Amino acid sequence: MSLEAIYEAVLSGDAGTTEAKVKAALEANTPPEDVLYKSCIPAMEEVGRLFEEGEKFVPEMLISARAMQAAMRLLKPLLLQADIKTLGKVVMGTVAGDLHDIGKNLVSMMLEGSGFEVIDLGTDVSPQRFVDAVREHQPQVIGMSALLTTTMPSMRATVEALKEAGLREGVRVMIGGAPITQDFADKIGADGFAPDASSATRRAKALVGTT
Ligand code: B1M
Repeated sequence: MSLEAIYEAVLSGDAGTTEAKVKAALEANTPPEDVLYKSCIPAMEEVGRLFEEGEKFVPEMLISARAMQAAMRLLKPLLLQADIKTLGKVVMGTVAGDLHDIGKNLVSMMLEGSGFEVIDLGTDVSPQRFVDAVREHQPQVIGMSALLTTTMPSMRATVEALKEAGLREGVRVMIGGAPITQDFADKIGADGFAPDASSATRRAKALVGTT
C-alpha cells in the first residue's frame, strides 16, 4: 500500500524513496490530501513520539523533516487551488529562536490554497521584523508559529511590539504550533488560535470576515 510506504520512508528519513513513492501514489490518483494527512503528518508525529522516548535523536528528526519537505514539494502545487482569488494578506513567520517550519509552511500553503496572499518571513522572526513587515505589507492578519515552549514568549513580545508601534488595531493576530493553546492565545491578547492547518484557514477567513 503506497501510503504505508510513504509513512515508512518519511519515518526513516529516506527523502529519495519518499519522493518516488509520493510520485507513484499521485500517478495512481491517490488524493494529495490523503498523502499528506494519512502518511506524511502521522509519520512526523511518530518521529516526535520516538524522540520523546529517546529512541530517535535530533539528526534523525532532521532527516525525516527533509523527507517530509521532499513530499511537500510535490504536494504543494496540487493542494493549491488553481483559481486563486485574494481574500487578504497574511504575514507569516516562525517566531524568534525557533527554526521549526514544516507546520508553518503547511499553514501558509493551505492559506494560499484558500485564496490568501501569504508573505512568508521564514523562521527565527523577531518581533521587530514582524512589525516592519506589517508596516511594509499592511496585511489583514499576521500568523505566528512556535514549536518550542521556550519560544512562546516571543509571541507575546510581538503582540506588545505591534501595540508599541501603534499597529495592533489594524491587524488580526493568529497563532499556532504544537504547544499553543486557546488559553495561551487569550492570555497574550491574540485574536485567533488554530490547532492545525485546515482550521487555521477557517480561522483566518473568520478574522478577515469572509465566513
Ligand atoms: Co524539534 N522539537 N527541536 N526539530 N521537533 C519538537 C517541537 C519537540 C516537541 C520534540 C519532542 O521533544 N518531542 C521538542 C519541543 C519540546 C518543547 O519545547 N516542549 C523539540 C525540540 C526540543 C527541538 C530542539 C531544541 C532539539 C535540540 O536541538 N535539542 C531543536 C530546536 C531548534 C530550534 O528551533 N531552535 C529542534 C530541532 C528540530 C529539527 C531542526 C531537527 C526539526 C525541524 C525541521 C524543520 O522544521 N525544518 C525538528 C522536528 C522535525 C521536530 C518534530 C519531530 C516535528 C515537528 C513537525 O514538523 N511536525 C517535533 C515533535 C512533534 O511536534 N511531535 C519537534 C509536523 C507539523 C506538520 O506539525 O509543526 O505542529 P506542527 O504544525 C501543525 C500545527 O501545530 C499547526 O498546524 C500545523 C499543521 O497541522 N500550526 C499552526 C503550526 N503553526 C501554526 C500557525 C498557525 C496555526 C496553526 O497560525 C499562524
